[in-house]
Amino acid sequence: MAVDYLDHYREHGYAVVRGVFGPGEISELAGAFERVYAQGLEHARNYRHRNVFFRVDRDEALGRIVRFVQWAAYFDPVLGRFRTDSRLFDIIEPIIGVDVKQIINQMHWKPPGAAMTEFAYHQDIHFRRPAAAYRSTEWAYVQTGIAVDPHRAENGAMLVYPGSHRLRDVSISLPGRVSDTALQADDLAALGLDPEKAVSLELDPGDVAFWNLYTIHGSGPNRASYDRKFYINGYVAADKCDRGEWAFRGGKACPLGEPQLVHYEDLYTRPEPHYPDDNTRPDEV
Ligand SMILES: O=C(O)CCC(=O)C(=O)O
Repeated sequence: MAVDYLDHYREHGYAVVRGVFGPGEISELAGAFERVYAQGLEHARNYRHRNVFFRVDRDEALGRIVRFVQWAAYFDPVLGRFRTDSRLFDIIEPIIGVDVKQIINQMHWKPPGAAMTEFAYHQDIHFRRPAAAYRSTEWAYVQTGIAVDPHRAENGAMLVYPGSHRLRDVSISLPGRVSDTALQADDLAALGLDPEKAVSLELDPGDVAFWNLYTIHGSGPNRASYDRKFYINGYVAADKCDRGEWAFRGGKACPLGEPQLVHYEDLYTRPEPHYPDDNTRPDEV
């Protein structure tokens, strides 16, 4: 297998593997996105049931939209199958080994015409809380994203800043949550980085991008007439993290069972379905 993407990842903090999933598989995945989106629209606002979280917004242009859904893999078998697909394992295993937990399972949409579907520049390390539960953060975590739609600059592709993983922890000061804040070149300039050097990930459906916990990234608006669906799964070397769901043990896929503590702190005290207060909703990916 060609593994030059691993060199690219180590050098630049991100990489892309082309054509990991075929068209039939991606249309099955798109079907899962359609089902989960329809479920999300049944809620007038953010909704949680244990680790499953629907982020539902009232968009200025479109009205009710679903921005993202966390951990739909608990209830949708197609999403469950993709999270432990052996081809994702083959990508992450050289980096984090054969015993792997999962800390992110997230579906993103950018419905065409929506007023706000951006993610400000950020590093995922800032969402890994409590910090003490996450160790060896410089190498032990890999975030992956499967393109479901053509993923282009015009529909709000993810942008990454090559080499930014080497900067380690930087402070990007934002007026609000990452998903409530527009992508701003100035946020890079304020760090002394050249916004022109940010790379827009151009992906075809079935391509997989992956990046480091410290890689600076974000994404802008969808100005195209088609959606930008992206299936994100984040993994960690199991012994480096106290949180998460098992994904692979000794390289063997582990299906989801009873929810484990990941990032919903009230999992055991408030497991019932509810509409959380907006200011207690989690941030983010
Ligand atoms: O979907 C996007 O563009 C943002 C993804 C992201 O920021 C993340 O997964 O950390």
